[in-house]
Amino acid sequence: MSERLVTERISPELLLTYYKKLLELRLFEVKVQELYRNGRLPGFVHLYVGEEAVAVGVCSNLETPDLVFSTHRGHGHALAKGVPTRIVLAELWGKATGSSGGRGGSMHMYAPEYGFMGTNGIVGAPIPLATGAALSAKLRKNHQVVVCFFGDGAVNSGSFHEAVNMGAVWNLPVVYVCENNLYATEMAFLRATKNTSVASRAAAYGLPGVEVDGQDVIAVHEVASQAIHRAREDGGPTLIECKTYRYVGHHEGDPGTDYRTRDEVQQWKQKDPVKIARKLLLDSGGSNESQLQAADQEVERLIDDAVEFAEKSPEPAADSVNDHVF
Ligand SMILES: Cc1ncc(C[n+]2csc(CCOP(=O)(O)OP(=O)(O)O)c2C)c(N)n1
Ligand SMILES: [Mg+2]
Repeated sequence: MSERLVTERISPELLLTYYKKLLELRLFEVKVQELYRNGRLPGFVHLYVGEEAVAVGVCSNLETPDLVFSTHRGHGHALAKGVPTRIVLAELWGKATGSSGGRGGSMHMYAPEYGFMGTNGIVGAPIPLATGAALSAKLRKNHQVVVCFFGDGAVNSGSFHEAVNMGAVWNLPVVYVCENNLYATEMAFLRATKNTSVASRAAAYGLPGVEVDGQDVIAVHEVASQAIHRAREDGGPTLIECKTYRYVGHHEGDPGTDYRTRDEVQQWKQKDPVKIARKLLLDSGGSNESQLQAADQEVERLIDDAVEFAEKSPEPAADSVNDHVF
């Protein structure tokens, strides 16, 4: 957290908005975990618990026409980009009202009308896709900015190096956001590379690289704000490395305990982005306890409403089974 006072950096109203969004992402995933464990949700899910400040800090700078390309851990990216909670949950539930008509599920979830260009089950694949979309935006001169999220597991893939180089040399309006949560499945990043600074890799391709505390929503917002502004003004791409951590296993079913110590998990839980934002609001006098309780209840209702909506929604019609098949 910077030395400057919270109130100098952000208004209490805006911080409260971020807090509610962080909590929405958190409670959404906790609900998905519960539904999944009870056998209610089909498919396979990777939860975003612990990493919420990255999506919220970045996407709070974006307009609806701006584009986000996401990963296998993408529910939080969709929600932060403004895809309604109801249709994200309905999609996970395989319902016709889901953002992709229930066809996509967790890892093929699209909502282009909200600028959400898909979660993606292939590690590294969103990076060239986002770069291509940024080339399109540049050629059309429509002032769209493209954000690409990816994990530390993607940065040793060829697609990262090829696409970031191309984004830089063509000066494209794209922001590359690495969510460095220190592990790719059970592989520690420090065992996968000799250079554990992702931000430093930007120098190899001649674009700015910035490292930021990914648990601090204000810090992420500030860094992303500069990068997105530069991209929109034709100043080219930026690589942002957000240092973050997942509090849950890699996917639902992985206890997440075999390859990292309890101490490490506990240390990162001291930096819980939702709790940090709540404490900042209280300490700065931006909100009092009763205002925050009202905010908590508002978000809880949003999640309850999404569950009711998704549960009651119909399955895709049987005679539509061949739709969207090429
Ligand atoms: C090209 C490819 N290789 C391997 C996998 C299997 N896989 C799924 S997630 C994952 C780890 C990804 O780690 P990271 O990019 O750090 O994202 P995180 O899960 O930590 O958010 C792997 C290896 C895959 N989906 N795609
Ligand atoms: Mg990772």
